[in-house]
Amino acid sequence: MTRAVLSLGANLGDRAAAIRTAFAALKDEGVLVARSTLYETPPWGPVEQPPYLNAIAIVRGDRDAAGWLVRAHELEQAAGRTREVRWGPRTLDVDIVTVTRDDGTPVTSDDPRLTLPHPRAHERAFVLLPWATLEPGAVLPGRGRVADLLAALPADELVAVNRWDHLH
Ligand code: A4P
Ligand code: MG
Repeated sequence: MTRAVLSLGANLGDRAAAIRTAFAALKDEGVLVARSTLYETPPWGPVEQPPYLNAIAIVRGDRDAAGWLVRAHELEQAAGRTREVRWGPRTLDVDIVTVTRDDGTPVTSDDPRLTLPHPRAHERAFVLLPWATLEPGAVLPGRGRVADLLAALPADELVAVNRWDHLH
């Protein structure tokens, strides 16, 4: 058994439906431990594109890290994702933030097909804020407490991540 933290993002089509459908699929499979609310976030990166909805899911199940990546890609396919530009708009992106074994040790990997922990998670408010809210004591292996990483980000990046569920 392993535990994984998944980051879900969507910025095309019915963004909330794409994320909620993925949550429901994980729940039906019996692996969903917890999920954050949805947050609206400005697009990060070099590509001009619409705002994202982002959320975090914590899952636990009988998969290794590669198995969670397969599951992530299945969820993306189920949302009708087509692969276009890197960092570009998408109906659903599911990234693996970190994977932890039952003995508490994190899985680490430099493999470009699956880099763990995710190499950019520590600098992304749209990952850290939902995660810290869902799991206040969370630690990103090799980087430190999620709450501390969040506090180190520029204030304008934090205020740009807005709870979305309660508005809709
Ligand atoms: N890959 C390697 N490590 C991982 C990992 N830990 N989790 C490989 C998931 N995939 C991993 O990903 C490219 C390849 O990365 C995969 O084949 C996988 O084997 P992709 O999903 O095809 O392409 P991508 O998503 O465009 O690239 P990447 O690097 O995942 O982009 P990011 O960093 O996820 O950026 N702004 C906001 N506000 N919210 C967002 O969610 N997302 C992106 C995508 C850009 N801007 C955003 C958001
Ligand atoms: Mg991705």
